[in-house]
Amino acid sequence: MSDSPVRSRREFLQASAASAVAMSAAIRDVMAAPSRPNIVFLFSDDHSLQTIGAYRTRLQSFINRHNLTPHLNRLAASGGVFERSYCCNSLCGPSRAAILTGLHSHANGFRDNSSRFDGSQWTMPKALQAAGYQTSMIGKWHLVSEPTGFDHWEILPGQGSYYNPDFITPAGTDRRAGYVTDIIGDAAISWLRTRDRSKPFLLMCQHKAPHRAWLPPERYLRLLENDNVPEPETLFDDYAGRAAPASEQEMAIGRDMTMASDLKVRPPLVGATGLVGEFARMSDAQKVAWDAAYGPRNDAFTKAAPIGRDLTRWKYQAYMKEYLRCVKALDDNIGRVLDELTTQGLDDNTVVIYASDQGFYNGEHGWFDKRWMYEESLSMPLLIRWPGVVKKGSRFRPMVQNIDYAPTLVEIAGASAPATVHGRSIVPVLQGRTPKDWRTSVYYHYYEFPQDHRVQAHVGVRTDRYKLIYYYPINAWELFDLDKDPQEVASVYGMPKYAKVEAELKVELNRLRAQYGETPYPSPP
Ligand SMILES: [Ca+2]
Repeated sequence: MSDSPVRSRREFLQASAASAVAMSAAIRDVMAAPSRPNIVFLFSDDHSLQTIGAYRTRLQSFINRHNLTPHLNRLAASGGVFERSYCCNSLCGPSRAAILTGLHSHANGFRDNSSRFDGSQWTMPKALQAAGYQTSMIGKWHLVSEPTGFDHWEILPGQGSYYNPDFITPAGTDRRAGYVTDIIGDAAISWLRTRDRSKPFLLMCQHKAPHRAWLPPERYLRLLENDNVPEPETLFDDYAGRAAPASEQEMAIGRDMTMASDLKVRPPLVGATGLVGEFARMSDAQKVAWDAAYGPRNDAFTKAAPIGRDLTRWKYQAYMKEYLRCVKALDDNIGRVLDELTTQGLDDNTVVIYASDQGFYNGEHGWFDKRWMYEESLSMPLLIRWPGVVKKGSRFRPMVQNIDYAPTLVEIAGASAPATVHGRSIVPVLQGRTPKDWRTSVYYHYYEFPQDHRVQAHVGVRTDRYKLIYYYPINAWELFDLDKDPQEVASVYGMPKYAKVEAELKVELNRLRAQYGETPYPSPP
């Protein structure tokens, strides 16, 4: 075709005919291809399996009796629950980087929370955008650099705030009145209503809750006020039977949880001067609601003056109630987005995923926080609804990891991930035809030591039955037989009975390190 602005009538007719043929071919292709599903990725921060009613854990009956996660349960019932879903590095930023890139931390460059995400590398949202998806990121990002690969983004700065949070958008920073979980839900719904309806979409709706320091919304300040949350068997773990790091951490509820910030035992907020952080952001009405709820509780605490184990028990109850109040508000907003999809008639052609960046300790081993390769923090909740593909009520047992999310979503969108990606698409698992060569072990590497919480750096491998952990800076090992010791309180490392298992797992750990191109262990100090 001529570039000249002046074209002959013959050239014009030829060009018109050619483009008409091309257009009808394109229309035919679109009509023939199954329409590509939308993807709604609902995500949260530090949400444990134990506090989702769809998971069979020690708290399941408590969660469901108090109707704390009806919408997550609804999502699970309409699709599938992954029972063995793991992170590769149990920390906020590293898990997010692994999800976006499909790579372990050493390869995507985001090893700990002092890292800065390199947004120039290949990511799943970029691949979906290139495949014609409209992409949107709303909520907690936590990767320091600005999001790339999104047509629309509005994110919390860093950890963000629960009350009257600031948001960063390409246009600048603005402060929004209200409660962060509700505001993220509002923003997700607003985007769903104003998106370009000619394109399939990826919506990543990422909540801050239930991250420390667990500030519930005003409507739930008294939720569970008169109830007792069941204690875990290991609330008073003495860390015998483990390597030194378990007893050297700084995440014990009894010792390390702060009374003022974490548990809100503080003077009245109304009329107080010098308030900092979240409390300084509150409106007068919000402070009044807080004083009304916390005043009587704090008076009762002062009167009872618990000490020793009684104080740990009091702190556990106060912590769990705050955590669950945040979870309840999170669940409300999962439900609002699900309802919006139904209202827009999108249910049948939308894949809905719920996950959290890692698991969390709800008093197991006496702890809060995450980081360890032990089950509670290695595990990530993962619920997936995909009408026509995932059978309702499925329980998936194959081991999956957060590095699998990028290749999975890319395959759902009909695009492809580069061969360098470490993860593997779980689409065949979802279709009920798990490949025979599916992974039988997962690799783990946690780096951030000593801050925060003083959890020693470690690598490890988990198989169907066993878990080997290597604290490489101090050359210490643990081996758990998860069938016999699901709570991981008695390492069998070095026991003659397990010598063969131990040797096999060391080979497997090295095999995985080689497969993923891991960097060599640093020399001991
Ligand atoms: Ca987190």
